[in-house]
Amino acid sequence: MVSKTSPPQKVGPVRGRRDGFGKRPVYMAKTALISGITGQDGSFLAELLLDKGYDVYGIIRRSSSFNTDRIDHLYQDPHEKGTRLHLVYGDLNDSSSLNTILRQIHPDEIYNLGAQSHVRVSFDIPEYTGEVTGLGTVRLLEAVREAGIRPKFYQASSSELYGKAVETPQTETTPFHPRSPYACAKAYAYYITLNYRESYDMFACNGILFNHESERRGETFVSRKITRAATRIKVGLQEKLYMGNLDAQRDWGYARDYVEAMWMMLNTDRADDYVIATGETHSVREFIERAFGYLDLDWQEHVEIDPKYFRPAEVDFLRGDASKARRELGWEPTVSFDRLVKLMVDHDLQLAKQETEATEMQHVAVAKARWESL
Ligand code: NDP
Ligand code: GDR
Repeated sequence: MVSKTSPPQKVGPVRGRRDGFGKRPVYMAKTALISGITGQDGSFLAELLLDKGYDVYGIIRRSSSFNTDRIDHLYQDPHEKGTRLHLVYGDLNDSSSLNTILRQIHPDEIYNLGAQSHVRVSFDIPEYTGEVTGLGTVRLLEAVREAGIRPKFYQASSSELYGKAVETPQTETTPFHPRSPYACAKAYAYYITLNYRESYDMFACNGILFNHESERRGETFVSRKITRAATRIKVGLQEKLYMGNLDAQRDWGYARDYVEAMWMMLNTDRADDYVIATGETHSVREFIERAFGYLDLDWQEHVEIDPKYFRPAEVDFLRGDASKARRELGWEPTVSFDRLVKLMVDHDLQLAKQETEATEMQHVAVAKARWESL
């Protein structure tokens, strides 16, 4: 059993360990490496691990625009002493960068969260999704072997593996039936993680996480798409919300709870696979009703269906049974569906108000500029 309040854990003494990021003290905090640190889960996990006293290394991709919004509040100037968050360039499609990173960092724990994670988009870019979301995992696992190190390894597996689910609720033993290129890639990643555990006795775990959302969720996933649109409609910034299949049903939880489960899996005695879910299912329509209702809006006046958001194959219904995680890790979800919708709407309402103010200021600035040019 792992306590949620475990103190920072120390490893060491560690001798002769070189990491290319400056000399390290003899007694050290644990070191974690996160792929996907700029994503929703990566940002919450980085916060959690820093709070626990870890040194955190995050792999980021080179981008022509800033892609670190979600972790900017954690930024520490690398020139200052005692910096515990480090960002390194790399890519799950580039083995050599992964090899270099692992040779230099020697992490105690690796969290592989990096992925092309959008299910509908995976139908547009299936090959790329297979590369990053599927083969990316084996690249990272092989880099571990090449570096000759024995870190614990977490693989971000997904409830999408169940797809056309053969039983409800879904548990660790429910057979998989993936329904998208994304889910097929995740199936490969799941099995290769299991295979490295069995073949090389690696401490490697699959967290089979059901949908989890937050105020940091990407804006094209359904929950955030709804809360962004509803709040923008509320303040008059937009009129309509175009949606796909409103009948799909999901088991939605809160992302902060779910990253805690990732850490718990790597900080228990035995490597294993765990379902993480709330056990409660709601439809997309209910999510819309709840979000619009909370803002005193009639959703039927604003929501329209656009078939472009339908998927070639849909996952109709998911509900997870997390009793193994509850029993063995002591993990429990803490945020209900209602609270989740409310916290996302509250956050996005502030954002929408800021957008309105910014637009007004822009109008004033333009008007002033015109006036001054007269
Ligand atoms: P996000 O889409 O928010 O984040 C994905 C992360 O992966 C981003 O940091 C992204 O970087 C990074 N990434 C994408 N391509 C590459 C690449 N080629 N090399 C390195 N990094 C890359 O996902 P979430 O945070 O929501 O999810 C985290 C993981 O958990 C994903 O693997 C997802 O598939 C899985 N998952 C998520 C669930 C959920 O409900 N959220 C449920 C079950 C599983 P950049 O910012 O540069 O794009
Ligand atoms: P999902 O999440 O596919 O479950 O994958 P998403 O929020 O994209 O879709 C959930 C359900 O809503 C339906 N839907 C729409 N979805 C989107 N994105 N946009 C729409 O306009 C829309 N209208 C209806 C979808 O058809 C679907 O049934 C997420 C990702 O985070 C994965 O990486 C993760 O593995 C799974 O959750 C668990």
